[in-house]
Amino acid sequence: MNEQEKQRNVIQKEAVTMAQIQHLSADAAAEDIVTVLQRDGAAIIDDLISPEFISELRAETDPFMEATDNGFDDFTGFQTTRTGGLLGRSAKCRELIAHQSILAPCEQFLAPYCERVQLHLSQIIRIRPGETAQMIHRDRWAWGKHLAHIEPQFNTIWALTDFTRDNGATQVVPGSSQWPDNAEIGKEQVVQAEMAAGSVLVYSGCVFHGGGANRSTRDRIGLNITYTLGWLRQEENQYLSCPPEIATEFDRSLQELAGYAMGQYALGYFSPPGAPGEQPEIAPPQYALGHPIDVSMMGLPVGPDSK
Ligand SMILES: O=C(O)CCC(=O)C(=O)O
Ligand SMILES: [Fe+2]
Repeated sequence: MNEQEKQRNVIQKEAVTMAQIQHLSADAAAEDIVTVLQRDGAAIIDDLISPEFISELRAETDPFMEATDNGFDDFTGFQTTRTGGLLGRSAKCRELIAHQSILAPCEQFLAPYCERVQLHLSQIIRIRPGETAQMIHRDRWAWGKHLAHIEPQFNTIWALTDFTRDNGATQVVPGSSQWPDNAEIGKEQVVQAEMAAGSVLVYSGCVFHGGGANRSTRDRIGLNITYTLGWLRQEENQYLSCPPEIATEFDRSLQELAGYAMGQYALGYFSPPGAPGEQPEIAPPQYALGHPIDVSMMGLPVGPDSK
């Protein structure tokens, strides 16, 4: 084991003094990932997928990426393409969305705030040469400034190319999760998530971060897969990007992760269209994918004694 590998799995509870992102090995325990995320708001898990896996994923997704136009403002990036709907478009992306090394810490990290987690968005972010740095932000601002009191997200960016300082590796402000929304961030507080292709940056919805500037001559390609609380609105509308006729093909657990499940008791039921009496009056989303209704799908009522 070399020095770098020894460093990787040393988990300390206290914040590190110098701005840095802790690296963990691919077999890191979910609890250790959660501990680092709670402390720093970010961690890198090295070498979780192989070059072969990336080649297959890119064969499925490159045609969509190549057909995608650059962004339309400073946030989306005038030299950046963002390609979504990956749940429906790519079997390899589905494998990553349901990857146990990610889902296990995700569920632990968000457990204090929800009964179930769901997919929030899936997006290939290609930062092209000449792109400038994205503004530093919190992903939870997708819901405005309303969620300062909870942690609503568990996020990943899988490196599909190497992420380097020069090609736009994500900028991260370790330890910033509890800072006020208007915190002033100094350059020395920002580090870049440098990592080899196949590694994954894991970060919270509260940590300050942003895409990096690409001063190189090659694209930086990352796969952003994020998860949120089952009771919040998803950033990418999975029911429209991946409607029932597509979702019906997936494993039950992936369907439910996509959002085809009640977020809580009473959250997300529907009344199937049809003539009077022809359909059940109240159905959980699984029914739209052909699953018979079982009362356990409705979740448990929330009362004064619940957490
Ligand atoms: O592509 C990246 O490195 C980060 C992008 C990002 O943070 C965002 O678009 O919200
Ligand atoms: Fe972001």
